[in-house]
Amino acid sequence: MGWRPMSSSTRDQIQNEIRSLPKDAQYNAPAAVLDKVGRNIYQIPSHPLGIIRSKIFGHFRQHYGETFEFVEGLSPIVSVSQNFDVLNFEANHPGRSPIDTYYFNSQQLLRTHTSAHQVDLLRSGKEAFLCVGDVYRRDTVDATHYPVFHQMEGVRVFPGGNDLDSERDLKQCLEMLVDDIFGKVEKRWIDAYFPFTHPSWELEIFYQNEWLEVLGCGVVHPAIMEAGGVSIEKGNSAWAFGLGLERLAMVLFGIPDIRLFWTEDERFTSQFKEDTITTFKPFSKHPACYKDIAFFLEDEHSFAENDFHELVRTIGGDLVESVTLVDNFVHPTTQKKSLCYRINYRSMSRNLTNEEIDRLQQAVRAALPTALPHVTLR
Ligand code: FA5
Ligand code: MG
Repeated sequence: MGWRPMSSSTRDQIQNEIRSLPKDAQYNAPAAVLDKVGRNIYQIPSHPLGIIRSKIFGHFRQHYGETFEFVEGLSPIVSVSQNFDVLNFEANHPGRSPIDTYYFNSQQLLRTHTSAHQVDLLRSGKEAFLCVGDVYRRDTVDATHYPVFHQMEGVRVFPGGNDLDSERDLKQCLEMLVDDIFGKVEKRWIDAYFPFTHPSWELEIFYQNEWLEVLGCGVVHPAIMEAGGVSIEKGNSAWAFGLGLERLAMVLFGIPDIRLFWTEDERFTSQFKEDTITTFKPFSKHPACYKDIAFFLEDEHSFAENDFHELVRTIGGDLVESVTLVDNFVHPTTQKKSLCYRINYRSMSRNLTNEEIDRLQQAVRAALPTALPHVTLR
């Protein structure tokens, strides 16, 4: 059922770590959020997030060979220093507030972005990397916001390079990536601000009739280069970007609600296949039941399909999810046209009983001759 189970050891390990962390007055992470830590759904090959991640990795391999190192599985439990201080966040930056951020104690928190690893990864000697992980932010809960989402961080150092080279390479790299993922789309660069890059931009794409922000990026700030052990005296330069995987997945797969990424419901999980982008077919949380109804048209020209749809809606109300024509043929001797419609019944809020659905279907059949006098039930 649901996703193939992940190895539970990393999850157990991090859950144990969470239990043993010192908590103080700053502690504000609820159990439902903590429960997501270590699930690593972005590593499931057939999960929409996993499919996007692999597609981006594949793109970078194809265009840059072994240049970029792929980093995953870093613990989302980081220090105030990693998430904010070394990234040059002002002391009174609102992001630091426990209104926006989940803390365990005054020093340890759930990372709010994958940028929290920039400096450590630079320090470890990596010059180009992509880093994927779950990030946590306190926020309102609606179709596009969830306290846990996923980011991919990209960083590339140009030893001996200058900032203009970085900017040119950054923009070209990201435009190419977006074209590869979305097909050729209209894009625009918006000036932005991040404490750890300068200059900074956001990339927006025009997709399905609206501008959509997909990432933030910029030329790495000298203070971060220095903290990461990359000497700026030698004229080194670097770029960085951070993109949201859910944003991309929601538009690419047509997933309407960010909560769906966490469901184990097989009607969601079974829709996706490794390496394949498909359009999500929505379902409600309760089972559907369909009934077919077939009739002959006594006078083909006096039948309007909309009239039949309306009749079904009038009787079935919101319990009718869809009405579709599933068969049509002409009777060989009478030459009368026969239509067969499938009515899909489904409640958004409860399970329907067979008796209830039968009663509705009977009511439709009973109403048909009066509502559509030119048809004969089969
Ligand atoms: C950041 O998090 C920066 N760390 C990005 C960055 C990295 C800038 C490196 C410069 C250099 P921001 O908060 O805008 O920036 O988030 C980056 C992306 O994450 C957004 O463009 C969006 O795609 C995604 N994102 C942000 N908030 C949410 C949210 N609540 N739900 C889903 N996706 C989100
Ligand atoms: Mg932003």
